[in-house]
Amino acid sequence: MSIEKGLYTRQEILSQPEAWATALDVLGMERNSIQNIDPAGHYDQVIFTGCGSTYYLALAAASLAQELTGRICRAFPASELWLYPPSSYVSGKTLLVAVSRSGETTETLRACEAFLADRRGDLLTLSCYGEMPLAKLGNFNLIFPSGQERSVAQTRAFSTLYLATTALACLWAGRSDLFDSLGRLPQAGKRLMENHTSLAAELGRDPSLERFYWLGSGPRQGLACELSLKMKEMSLTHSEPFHFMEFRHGPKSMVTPQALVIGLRSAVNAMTESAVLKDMKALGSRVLDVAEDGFDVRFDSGVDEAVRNVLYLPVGQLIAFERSLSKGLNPDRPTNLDTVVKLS
Ligand code: F1P
Repeated sequence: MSIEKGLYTRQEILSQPEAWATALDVLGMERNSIQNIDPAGHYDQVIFTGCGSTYYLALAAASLAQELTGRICRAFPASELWLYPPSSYVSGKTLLVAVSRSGETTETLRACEAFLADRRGDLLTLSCYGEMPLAKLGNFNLIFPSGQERSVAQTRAFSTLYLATTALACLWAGRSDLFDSLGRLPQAGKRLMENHTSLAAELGRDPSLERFYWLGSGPRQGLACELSLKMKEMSLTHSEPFHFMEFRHGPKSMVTPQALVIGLRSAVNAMTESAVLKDMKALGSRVLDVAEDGFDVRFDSGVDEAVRNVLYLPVGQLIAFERSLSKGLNPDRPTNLDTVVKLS
């Protein structure tokens, strides 16, 4: 009996609010041990790492952690840490935060093993499968089973692990107010998907759209990269991410009436970022304004800007999902992709 195309991906996208709530319970129980890691007091820098989706997660996590803690926080693909340590690490004691859905990705394991062998500092791992190698490798290991998935392209795993890194940044910055406010995100996420599922289907299934550009700056740049990857992985569609202001410096030459420019717009730079969308609309592009007070996709979460970024993910995931189905593809089984990249 053949399984309905996209059955798992649909379930995994729509069940994210519950997965977030369960992950926040885990983080609540680990609160003290997370606080005691105290990067400000013990490390010269924090490096986040992963591969593919989890590398883009690391980009977003490092940006927010630096914003909230004021410490040097950087992100690298695990392969760069493994194969080019001199151009990745500087002297001093490092906290390495390795993120992986599977806990089995060879590049991430090799990067962590080399980091420990070279005594560069301490290792914190975040993953979804406690029985896998990565979950046993770190000085500290956090496991989020609610992020486990059956489909290949990450959705629930990504958002759950990303939310966990948001919690780390709150606690390391001594912002228990922000940490406590994370508890409001599951309900906001649920409402967000209920309010925008039909818009996501309309845009995803629109055959007149041929190319998708995802704009995100600051802590949202990594999320723009991830949503662009979702569009590629699930629907094999031309899709690219850019920082908002960078889009005018050349990439806008690709704008046509068949383009959709999706703005992961902030509140802090609403004027400048909205102006980019306005300029692209003037060039004939379709635009989508996604924000707390978004014109097209609106969160209305009431949660502080610093910690509500996970809400930028669900509607973008749904657009990619719907486009995949509209092209007769199976979003659960993207072309050429394996769930885990294992190297011999
Ligand atoms: C990372 C990853 C996924 C990608 C594919 C292959 O896996 O690159 O992002 O979608 O499934 O693996 P992980 O280390 O986060 O398990």
